[in-house]
Amino acid sequence: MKTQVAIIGAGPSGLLLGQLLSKQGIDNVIIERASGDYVLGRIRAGVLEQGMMDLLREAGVSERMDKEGEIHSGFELAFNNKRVHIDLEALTDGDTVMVYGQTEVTRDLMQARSEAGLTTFYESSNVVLHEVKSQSPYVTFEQDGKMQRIECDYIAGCDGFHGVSRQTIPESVRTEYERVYPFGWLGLLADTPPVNNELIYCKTDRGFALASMRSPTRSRYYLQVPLTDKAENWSDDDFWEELKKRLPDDVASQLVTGPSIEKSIAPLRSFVCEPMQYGHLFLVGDAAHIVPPTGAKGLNLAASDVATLYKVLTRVYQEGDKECISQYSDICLRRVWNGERFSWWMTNMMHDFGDVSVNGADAATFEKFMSSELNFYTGTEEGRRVIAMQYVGLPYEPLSTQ
Ligand code: FAS
Ligand code: PHB
Repeated sequence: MKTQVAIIGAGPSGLLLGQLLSKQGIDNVIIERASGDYVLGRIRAGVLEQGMMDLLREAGVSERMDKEGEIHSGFELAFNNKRVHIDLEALTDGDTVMVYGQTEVTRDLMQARSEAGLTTFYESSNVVLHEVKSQSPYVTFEQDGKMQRIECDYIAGCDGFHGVSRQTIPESVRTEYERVYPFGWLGLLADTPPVNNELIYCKTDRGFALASMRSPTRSRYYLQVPLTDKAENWSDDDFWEELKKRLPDDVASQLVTGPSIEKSIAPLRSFVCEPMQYGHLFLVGDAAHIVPPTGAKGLNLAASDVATLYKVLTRVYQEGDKECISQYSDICLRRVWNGERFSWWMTNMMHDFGDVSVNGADAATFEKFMSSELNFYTGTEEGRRVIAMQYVGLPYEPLSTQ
């Protein structure tokens, strides 16, 4: 089989890239390890930046998002028994975010791909990328017990943190940066009305909590938990009781509880692999970088990678300009590192590091620094603007013209 672009992974990165390339007449095939149902079963991001909303509209898959998604013009930070509203719209001259679950984005993209009759191999195994430094790379994989081979011009590694693409770049070429946090997020999804009409990020001496949502009838909550915790050890009642202790009192009294429809623990890490391109292989999204979800950046950084790669490949095929390939990694990494820093900063400010020393400061001293940081940035309009402009998302960087 031959195609122009082989895409590894049918998560949001791979599906969105495939949809955008197809609209430009660029042939592509997706090879995915899991089943479509398994991909849809993963509950992840919930907040879309303006840039991602625009990209989904450009891809022609935004109808349900525009109908069912909720535009949010602000969110709250709760700490020291006070609630500070971050007025995104006022502080950024009109920018907002969209609350629309990653699961629904993925579902919309899968449906669009299927309707367009584009090829996706699900439940593939032993995926191997070959000759990525040559002009004729190819991918081999097993499908229904038979070996398959796809010849292509380029490979987009959209296969997430545990995928095969990043490992295809020789260790001698890769530089990896990492910070693993000493806690995780226990997430719960329930068909209960959200406790508040905007997201509330809560810092308490019992740990962090986040009140989010998916719709007016479906809520998403998170609790900071030790890395030793297991989701199965948390009953729904335990979760609701702990959440009430971490929400502001006047909010906790409004909490509607109910049976969980999903409960899972996500570890928190900051991670970046440089470079994000090697020969004819491009790393996209979680295959190249991971952020703690405190800044709602993970899915959104994947989207800006997709935007850059789609423009590069469109210029390659439509204008014959291969020079722009060398811009890909640097353009992506400038925005990625902004997202990494913001997510690391929000995680440091909002979480309880217990007795773990951080950056050479003992835990109590670090906590004093972070409490002062939080008071300073929320206590002035300038400080709230710094938070707001990063939360709505910094602008996407265009390709430079030679
Ligand atoms: P993905 O990991 O979504 O997709 C990669 C795909 O590649 C998967 O379908 C996988 O099955 C496939 N794959 C892997 N190896 C393969 C191989 N060898 N061959 C073929 N296919 C292969 N972000 C937020 O903004 N907010 C959140 O609250 C949030 N919560 C998260 C919770 C968890 C548990 C995780 C892991 C991530 C969370 N994220 C969150 C980040 C998340 O949204 C990612 O940014 C987003 O899924 C990135 O999408 P992709 O780059 O497509 O990677
Ligand atoms: C979510 O709703 O899953 C969500 C929202 C904002 C975050 C993280 C997760 O920062």
